[in-house]
Amino acid sequence: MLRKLKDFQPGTAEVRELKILLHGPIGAGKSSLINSINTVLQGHNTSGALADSSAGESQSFTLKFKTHRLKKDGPGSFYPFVFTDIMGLEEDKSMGVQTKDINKILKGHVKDGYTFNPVKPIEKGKEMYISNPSLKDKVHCLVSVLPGDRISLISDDVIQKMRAVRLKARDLEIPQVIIMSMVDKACPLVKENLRKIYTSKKIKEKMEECSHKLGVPMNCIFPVQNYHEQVTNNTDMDLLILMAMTDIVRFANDYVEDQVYSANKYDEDKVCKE
Ligand SMILES: Nc1nc2c(ncn2[C@@H]2O[C@H](COP(=O)(O)OP(=O)(O)OP(=O)(O)O)[C@@H](O)[C@H]2O)c(=O)[nH]1
Ligand SMILES: [Mg+2]
Repeated sequence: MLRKLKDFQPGTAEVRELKILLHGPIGAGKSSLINSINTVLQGHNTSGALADSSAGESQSFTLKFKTHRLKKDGPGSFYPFVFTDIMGLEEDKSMGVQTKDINKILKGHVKDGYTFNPVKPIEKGKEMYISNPSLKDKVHCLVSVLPGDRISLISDDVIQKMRAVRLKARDLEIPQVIIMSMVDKACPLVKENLRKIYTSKKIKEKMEECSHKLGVPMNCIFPVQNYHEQVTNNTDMDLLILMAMTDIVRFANDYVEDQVYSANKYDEDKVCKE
């Protein structure tokens, strides 16, 4: 699986990098997930996306719409998939990223580096607004991150916001995946031995809760334990992260290929009619 990811190239020349958008409640483990994927790919501890050790309580730590590139072996060489990590979704309307902003991100209207204004969504005509986004600017896979230990505690407001984003992504035919983080905190047996994840009733229950709350089928939910205090790679943690990542990249790649195929087909049909 690792080799497959290391050798991966997008199936179309139109998109050099697959764009994966992470969203979810504050402190769900979005930034840690990017760090963890980096750790798995590099084979050692990394801290590129900056997880916050006090996150989860107050305001979101991530304020900018920032693209994270993952370094490959050689200098200046990066993987052909990137992550955008956005501010956590907040219950309070005056805090956290707005659903309207996420919808614009999905469609590719928001430039990298945009700083969210929690009380005002980005407007057309502004410097950071892309008026005519092409396929490369759009999001190619939406990843919802939910904390396995706190799913029941997430407010209805935040769940409703997440469902709204999901529906928008569905309308745009963008593939979607749920990452259920914090499995070590959700089940003591799993904390002791990560391999118990496949038989843990507690984890299954939590996954069912994710599925029910967001309306996503069970086969699109990936439980993971992020690297947060471990300094050396752990094969069991790596495997779960790799399983999720392989599917995310495959879904994103299928999406861009389908979009290019549909666009070409449309052009051909138009020429035939003319
Ligand atoms: N035990 C455990 N802790 C985790 C896991 N994933 C993340 N954490 C910790 O949870 C806290 C929040 O993680 P972040 O990655 O900063 O969360 P975030 O979703 O990026 O938060 P915002 O950017 O503020 O919205 C950090 O202290 C992480 O170290 C996990 O799988 N298990
Ligand atoms: Mg973050």
